[in-house]
Amino acid sequence: MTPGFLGLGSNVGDRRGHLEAAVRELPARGVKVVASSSVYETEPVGLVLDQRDFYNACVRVETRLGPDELLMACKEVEQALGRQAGGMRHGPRAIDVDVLLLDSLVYSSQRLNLPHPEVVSRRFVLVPLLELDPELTLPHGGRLADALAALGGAGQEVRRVGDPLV
Ligand code: PH2
Ligand code: MG
Ligand code: MG
Repeated sequence: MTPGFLGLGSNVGDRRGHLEAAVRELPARGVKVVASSSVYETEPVGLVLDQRDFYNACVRVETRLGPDELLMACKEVEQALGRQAGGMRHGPRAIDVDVLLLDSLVYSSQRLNLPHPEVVSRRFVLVPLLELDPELTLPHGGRLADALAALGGAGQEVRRVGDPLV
């Protein structure tokens, strides 16, 4: 089994309920969830700032799926929870399931880049990842704790609002 990390996000409807539902849906698609971070309420980051705050969490997973298969499993979970394909980039979503890291794999395909290119620039990803593993490093050796320390925090508020999902 290969270890990895997924990022979960929701800013529509029952935000925690959507994160919990994603965790319930993953195992049937070959993705074992072995640990979860706390749940954080986070300011929107990216192209659309005028939208509801997100709930974000990260989960540690184990899987035999390859990277593109893992991405497909994540997309299937999003669809099972009612997310419509083709929504606005960075816009509101009931559920977002992103592949952040798959072991120490450096990988690039048409649909997926690993590590996820925005891991090091987003506080809403770094804080829950470091909660799961304070010593986590990127495949090339950079420490995520250093990336978090280097982040200018403007417009990236992250506050813990709930217990881990599992
Ligand atoms: N996801 C985005 C864009 N912006 N901002 C926060 N705080 N949390 C997210 O999960 C998020 C975002 C696109 O997937
Ligand atoms: Mg995302
Ligand atoms: Mg996504």
